[in-house]
Amino acid sequence: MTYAHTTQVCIIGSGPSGLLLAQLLAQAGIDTIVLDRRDRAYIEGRIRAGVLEQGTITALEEAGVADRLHAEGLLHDGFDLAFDGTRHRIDLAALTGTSVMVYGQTEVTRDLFNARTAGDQSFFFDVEDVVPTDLKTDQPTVRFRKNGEDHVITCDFVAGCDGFRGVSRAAIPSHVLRTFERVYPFGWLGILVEQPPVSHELIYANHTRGFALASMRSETRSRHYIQCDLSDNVADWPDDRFWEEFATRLGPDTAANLQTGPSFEKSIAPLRSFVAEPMRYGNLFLAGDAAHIVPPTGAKGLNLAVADIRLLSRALTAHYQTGNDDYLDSYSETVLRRVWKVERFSWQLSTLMHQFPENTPFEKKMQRAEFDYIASSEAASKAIAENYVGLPLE
Ligand code: FAS
Ligand code: PHB
Repeated sequence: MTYAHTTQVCIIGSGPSGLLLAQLLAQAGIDTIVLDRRDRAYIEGRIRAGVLEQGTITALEEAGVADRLHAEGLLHDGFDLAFDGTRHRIDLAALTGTSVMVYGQTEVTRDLFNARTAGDQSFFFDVEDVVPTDLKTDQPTVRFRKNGEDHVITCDFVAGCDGFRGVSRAAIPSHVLRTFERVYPFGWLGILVEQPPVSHELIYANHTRGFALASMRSETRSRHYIQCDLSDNVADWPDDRFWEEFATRLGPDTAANLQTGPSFEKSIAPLRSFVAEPMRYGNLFLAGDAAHIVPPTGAKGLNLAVADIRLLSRALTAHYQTGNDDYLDSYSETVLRRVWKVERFSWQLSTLMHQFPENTPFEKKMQRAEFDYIASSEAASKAIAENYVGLPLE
């Protein structure tokens, strides 16, 4: 037996992209079903992004899920770039008139889940064999299995919000899909620790031994990263080794404020730049990591996903409320213009702030010269700042 369901928009993926889209569409009176191959506890438990752009804050306010964010988030007016112990502060507030908010993706996801659950959202968790079909018709379908039973959803639109390893992007025929990728020759080893942050703002450091990032989740919980080899695994990095390396890369003056302690989360993430074009195929629309990946250096992954969703929810709402499909028809072209600009910034900052095994002494000099130029030029610092706080939506 196959269980049949109907909805207006079927959303594949219940991460930040899928949840925010469901929330914004619900506010417009648009019915959705959300599928995920995991369950809420697993999705909420993933430790990922930490910095929200103003555009993301605005989107969460519009979605009615920003109360805790404003109560618990940390507003940051700047951050530091450091090279071999020399620090330069990028004064976001002075250079752009705006700031960023430190508030973990875990918390954003929790706030969205709470809102959707309160809104009687139709969820299917722990699904398998999700297959979007009939995408070029007016009645796409999404087939899946749950608890050994077959289901089929008939809908008007499919939103592919299923991340980098989802199935939506693969539903676009290979002769249509174009992909672009840069895999970086290192990863990020990240830890969470119940210790106060090293500094009141983030510090991105390039040291001859590698990159380090001193971040935070609150005034008592820190999130720190160091660049590591792709061959490394977590077992290679006991806490003592991590703290020694982290302190070395921050430099003695900054490390003097470092409070160490036992980590309660430790993981390694690979770094890549990736874009898939187009982000629409028939009545399938891709958003978030399903369509693009950025290295976390620029704190853009979550924020770029939210920007996609703001444009996609605008397009779907216009379709249902006014019958106007201009935003749907221009979605892929519009969203990709901004995606590529954000990819550029994330690639630029990653190239500047990491030690690349293939870099020659000349290229290392170019890294230092770019840092010195940024530190000495308001125009160069402003360029970094306007990308970091978030480029405007079209
Ligand atoms: P997500 O990947 O978050 O969610 C996709 C969802 O789809 C998942 O819940 C998954 O279970 C589900 N799914 C997948 N395949 C499916 C299928 N076949 N059927 C049904 N459901 C399916 N960004 C930053 O800004 N800063 C960071 O520091 C940062 N660190 C990161 C560290 C790691 C290890 C990773 C992987 C990403 C990191 N990111 C970071 C980027 C991250 O925050 C993403 O940009 C963000 O999660 C994107 O959200 P979604 O597009 O919803 O994709
Ligand atoms: C984080 O706190 O997890 C974080 C902050 C800024 C980044 C990447 C990660 O650029």
